[in-house]
Amino acid sequence: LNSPLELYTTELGGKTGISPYKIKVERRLSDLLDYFSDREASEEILRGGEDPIIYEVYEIPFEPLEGLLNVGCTVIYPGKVGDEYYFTKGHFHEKESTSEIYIGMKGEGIILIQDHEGKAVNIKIKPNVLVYIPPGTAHRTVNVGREKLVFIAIYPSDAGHDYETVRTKGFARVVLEEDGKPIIKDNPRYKRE
Ligand code: PAN
Ligand code: ZN
Repeated sequence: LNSPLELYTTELGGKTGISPYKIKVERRLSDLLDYFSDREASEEILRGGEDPIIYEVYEIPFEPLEGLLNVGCTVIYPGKVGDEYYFTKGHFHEKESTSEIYIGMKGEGIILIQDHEGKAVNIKIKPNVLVYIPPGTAHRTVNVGREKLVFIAIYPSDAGHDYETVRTKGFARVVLEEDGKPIIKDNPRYKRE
């Protein structure tokens, strides 16, 4: 990890969105089996001997400490499982008071944002758009384009990530391809609290 007392710079752009970075995380279809709506479609792809990369995250993280900011760059590949576009797992922050900034770099996507009651909004992300994600909300990013979706995230290093709530309850909305275009629908499988 970088020392929080030392200045750093990283260059924006290129395949990894930031360079240099410290950590690379790779998420494949097999990591996301509990997340995509069409489990049968997921298993079909895996049975075919493929386990495609869904997204990668390149990070410059600090230890969890109030006042420090982490930077991460997410690259979501273009693609679908059944009719559902590739997306990130999505999460609430464990520390409920923490917010986050996303900045679009390449490609186009939709961020699904919802609170614990399931009140949901969706917002476009694309190059030169900055999105503020308020505290207490789950956020998932969906790549609805034909190229990779690349965006930068800046968030408190002590935010913590709660994946379990989203894994077990799902998101209130899903983004599907219909007639070659993305449409946002209520998720029939969403388990409201
Ligand atoms: C982002 C996300 C990143 C990957 O940096 O962590 O896009 O998504 P998941 O964490 O849901 O797999 C962020 O929101 N950090 O807080
Ligand atoms: Zn987050």
